[in-house]
Amino acid sequence: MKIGIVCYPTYGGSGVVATELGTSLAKRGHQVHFITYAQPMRLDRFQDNIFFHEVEMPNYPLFEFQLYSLALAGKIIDVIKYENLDILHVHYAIPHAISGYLAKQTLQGISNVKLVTTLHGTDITLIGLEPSFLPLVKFSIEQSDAVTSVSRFLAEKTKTGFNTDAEIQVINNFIDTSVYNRDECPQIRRKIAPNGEKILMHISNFRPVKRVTDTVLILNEVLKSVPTTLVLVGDGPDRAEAERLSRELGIADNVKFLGKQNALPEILSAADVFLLPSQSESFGLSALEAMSCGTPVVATSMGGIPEVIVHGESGFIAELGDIQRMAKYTVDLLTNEKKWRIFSQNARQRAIEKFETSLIVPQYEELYKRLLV
Ligand code: GMT
Repeated sequence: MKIGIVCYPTYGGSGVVATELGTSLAKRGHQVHFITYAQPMRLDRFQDNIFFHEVEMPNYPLFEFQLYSLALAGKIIDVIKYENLDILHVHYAIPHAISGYLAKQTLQGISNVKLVTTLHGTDITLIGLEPSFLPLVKFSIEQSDAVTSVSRFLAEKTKTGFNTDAEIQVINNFIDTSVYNRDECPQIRRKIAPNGEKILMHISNFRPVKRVTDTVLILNEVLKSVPTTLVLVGDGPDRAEAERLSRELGIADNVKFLGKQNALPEILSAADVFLLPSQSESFGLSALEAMSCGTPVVATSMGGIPEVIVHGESGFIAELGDIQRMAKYTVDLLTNEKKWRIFSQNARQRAIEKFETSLIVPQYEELYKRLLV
């Protein structure tokens, strides 16, 4: 099949999922065309069957604001027409599903391309509900040839939030468990925690929904009984606030900000517990990455998180903002070696048995095939 993939290339989990999906489909013999405004982050070397089409933004003095949705639609039209796409798969509804619809309509009678929209998170739970976007998101969902969501929670939320009967297939996010594998490197551990401290970790884009400052508050509680270092990986608007809070609490020496990192499996393998105190999370890809590396997760019960982490088996789940409980669960794992080992094995096992790439990517392939008969 010839498949076009539209995604955000550099920011967030939806781009990671789209890139990994495209890479995997290419390895399975499909021709994959990425259509984005920049080279997708994880697409940094030559791979057979993969092509990249950059959306160019025309500048014109009359346009005070950039017309990205239209420029994207224009590029999609080109790629559908000249590469003869069978499937156009857009990730994150705004504006990708709308641009995809526009391109498809423009080519009516010329192309039979099928439009697949994958809903990822705030396109449904936050920004998509803005009055100026809601009717367009609803329309683009209803006009897609197929719609998928990354969790059951998100499928339900779409139906209620947008008052739609559109069929939504749940296809979970996935992980390459051979890449995300616990490979403890004593050097990394020594660098992060030179005095044998335990290691907590959080990885995100530090947006307010991630509640990064809660990880600092949890550390503050944990430090009352266990010498611990908190490693914060990523960057974003709430980094300064997390830095300020750790200084104010007098624990700045126990918090290491690594910034954006690519070597996630190595870094995750050094962690004892992964923290995900999010306020909203349709799936929680970073939790799955941690689990695949055998790192148990302490998280909130928001959104699709309970579909990923089994409370009391592969991690612990607490109410949003319940710092005391999250700290208690964390200390429990840090101080009970036997329990940690069981949770670590369960976490890895769950990633392999439920979310391994080879189980999930064929579900997308089947969906595409169904649309093309
Ligand atoms: O929806 C967002 O906030 C952005 C999106 C992204 O691009 O990172 O994140 C969502 O998609 C991820 C991949 O499917 C999920 O793992 C995240 O849980 C989800 N984020 C939220 O729901 C906040």
